[in-house]
Amino acid sequence: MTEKYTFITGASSGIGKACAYMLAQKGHNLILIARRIELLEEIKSELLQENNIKILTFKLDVRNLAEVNSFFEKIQDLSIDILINNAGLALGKSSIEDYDWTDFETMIDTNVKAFTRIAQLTIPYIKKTQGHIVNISSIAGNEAYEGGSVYCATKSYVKMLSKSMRIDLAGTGVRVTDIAPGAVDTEFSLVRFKGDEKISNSVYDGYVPLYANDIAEAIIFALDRPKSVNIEYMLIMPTAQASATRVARK
Ligand code: NDP
Ligand code: 8X3
Repeated sequence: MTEKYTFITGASSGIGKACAYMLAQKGHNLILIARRIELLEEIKSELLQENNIKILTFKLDVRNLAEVNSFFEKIQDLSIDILINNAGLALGKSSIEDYDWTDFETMIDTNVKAFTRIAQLTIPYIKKTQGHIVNISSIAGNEAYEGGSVYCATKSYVKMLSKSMRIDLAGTGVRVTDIAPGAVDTEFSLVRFKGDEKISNSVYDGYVPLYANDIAEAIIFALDRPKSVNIEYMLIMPTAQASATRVARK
């Protein structure tokens, strides 16, 4: 029987990395992509010490759609039954008129264009295996907040595209799940605030945030339901966070 792979975008850190660890323990073969190939190689060698699985790693900047196309040529003979469409980012947090245009472009290129192209190119594999697509949106896709503008809009896009994929793929046996986390303590804020540790740490001060494993567990719950059950949407928040902006801090 052909070996099946779980394909995780943005596996070098945070939620994608946590998914790689948990799914490796469950025996999934993995295709891992990110820009920081050295981190993917570390993850690969650690996982191969403990798990009898196959792992393929690729250095890929998903914003480069020509590179994305040639990546799919390289993997054309593989069988993929799960996509975790996770690579994404926020850059900056300021009023729309003051925003750096290149930050807007990077978010749109990553969270919207690359997200869409990767989903589109993976669907034929997932249809063949009657597999599962997991898209990572956000509480920011439900609620706009000050300084969130384009990031919130991109995550609202992910939410709507997930729903559209679900409709287009109904009857194919493919499942589509949209996972929408609140605040998860990953590299997300460090990236958003461009390496400023003081500001990024302050995002998670005074309450218990979510951790990447909390989201990976929820994803595994959705994957492990019977094939006839589609978990369509999960909003997962820290207990202390009641909305995008209402966080009860001590
Ligand atoms: P991290 O910054 O820890 O991880 C982001 C991952 O995306 C990294 O592996 C990064 O890899 C990858 N990535 C970013 N840009 C690119 C690119 N151009 N090409 C390839 N890979 C890329 O953050 P999270 O784990 O928190 O974020 C994962 C997803 O979860 C994102 O879509 C984010 O919007 C979403 N999310 C996060 C929340 C949070 O509070 N943390 C809440 C709600 C949603 P590399 O840098 O090596 O390329
Ligand atoms: C990340 C969560 O609230 O910082 O998507 O936008 S938030």
